[in-house]
Amino acid sequence: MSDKRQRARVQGSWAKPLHKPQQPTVSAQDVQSGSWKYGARSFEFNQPDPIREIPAEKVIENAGDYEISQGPTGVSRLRLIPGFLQQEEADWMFSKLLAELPWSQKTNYRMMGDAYEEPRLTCWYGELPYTYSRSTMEANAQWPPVLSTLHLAVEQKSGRTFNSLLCNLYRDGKDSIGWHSDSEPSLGPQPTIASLSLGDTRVFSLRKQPLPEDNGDYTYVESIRIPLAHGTLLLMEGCTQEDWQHQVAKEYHDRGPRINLTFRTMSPEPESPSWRSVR
Ligand SMILES: O=C(O)CCC(=O)C(=O)O
Repeated sequence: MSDKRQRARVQGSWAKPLHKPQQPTVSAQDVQSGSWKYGARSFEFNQPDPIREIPAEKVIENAGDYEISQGPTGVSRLRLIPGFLQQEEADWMFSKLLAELPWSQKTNYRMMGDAYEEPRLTCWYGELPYTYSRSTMEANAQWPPVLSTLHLAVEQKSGRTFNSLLCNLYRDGKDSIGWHSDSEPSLGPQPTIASLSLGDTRVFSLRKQPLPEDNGDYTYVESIRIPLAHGTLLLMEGCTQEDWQHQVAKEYHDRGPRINLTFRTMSPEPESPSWRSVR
């Protein structure tokens, strides 16, 4: 097509020729250096960020010892013991604990001070009060015989000693606990937490703490899911509380009640108050 035909007719005469863009002159050297000039403007080629894959969630279901990460602070370990309690024994313990423990609803406080009801019922045994989410639970000093029996059995199996116990009751799938780690100063460095589950199965999830350069973005972190069934004991050891977070998320299909007992060792804190991390 001729240049003339390309041009529009303007009031009986031909419009001025279209302005032809100036071709940038880019030498091989410019391309190599990653920058060149085009008229008065200069361009720079920046390497795009590499595409990052979201790691697939791992599932742990079988009995065993699992080293889930090395570093940055040390080794994080899980030990899963399904069938720690036999079915009949677990059934009996579950009914007794459901009926006899002094379950109550805890009121927690967000950073800005607004209150919310924790979506589960709890009670606390030990010698010291326990503070998390800016609210304190007073300790029940007298352990009922059923809890003393389980306490001893868990200590024997784990080879660890525990002086405190947080009891959690998830009444149905809507009860939950959000992402957090059990890393209050009163639990000391690298605490071992022994978690015994009774009742309906719920998914216990873990996610790795992001790298400092990810500024709190959990998009690309490793994650693990562990379905915790009736009578299962889970031990969290080493740097698990420092390098990972855990949660029991809400489930939107039928879930019956579940009791979770988390045995811990608490010591008096030099300074107060201690706020439970993240929650
Ligand atoms: O219910 C569970 O399995 C976990 C409970 C828990 O993470 C907690 O109370 O700190």
